[in-house]
Amino acid sequence: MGFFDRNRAKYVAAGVDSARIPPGQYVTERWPVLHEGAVPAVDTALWTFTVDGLVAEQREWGWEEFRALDASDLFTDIHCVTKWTKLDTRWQGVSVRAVWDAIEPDPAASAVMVRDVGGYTANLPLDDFLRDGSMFAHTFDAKPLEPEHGGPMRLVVPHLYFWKSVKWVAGFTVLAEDEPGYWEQNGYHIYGDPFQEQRFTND
Ligand SMILES: Nc1nc2c(c(=O)[nH]1)N[C@H]1C(S)=C(S)[C@@H](COP(=O)(O)O)O[C@H]1N2
Ligand SMILES: [Mo]
Repeated sequence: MGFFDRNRAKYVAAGVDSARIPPGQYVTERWPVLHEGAVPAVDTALWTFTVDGLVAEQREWGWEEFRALDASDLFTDIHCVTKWTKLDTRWQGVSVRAVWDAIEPDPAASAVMVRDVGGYTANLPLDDFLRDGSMFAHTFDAKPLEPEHGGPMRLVVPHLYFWKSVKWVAGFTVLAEDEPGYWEQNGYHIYGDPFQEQRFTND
């Protein structure tokens, strides 16, 4: 048995349903830190969240206002394209749906481009962005989200590879059509379903 099979067997023996671990993934109890560039210093006193693109009016929130939108809890597994899976992560934040309900999107909207404070972007079809589990998270394991993991606020879209979950999130643009973000332009799959192993463009 190779490393991946041994790792899976260990968690299955401990009672984890094998179906929770996507193909080609191993479970880690650590939490790797992965991103391009340096961790930005994000001051919540200056932070804004902006929605633009196909909306009746551009919308902007400050930190307190944004946090006051409908709260959401999430208990989920996360899957990184570099092959680690972390089970049973616990998040709190603002549900994406609550933000969506606070704007006036054009009926032609079908996708979004989510961005961070520095220029990283990730695209999502609207149906995926608005799934029940999707949230803008500010709390992990009942503590403020660490800057290295995207604090003070990051997107979490648990059903897709974790590169879609933009750290240090600053807003999103509403689009008529899905278009590739940062990694999607650099060889990663446009959609990124871990259970279909959609890692690279042609997977
Ligand atoms: N702003 C920003 N968000 C990002 C990234 C990044 O480079 N910049 N990397 C993505 C990738 S590739 C992964 S795997 C996850 C890693 O999140 P973590 O460091 O909390 O494990 O963040 C995603 N979100
Ligand atoms: Mo990643």
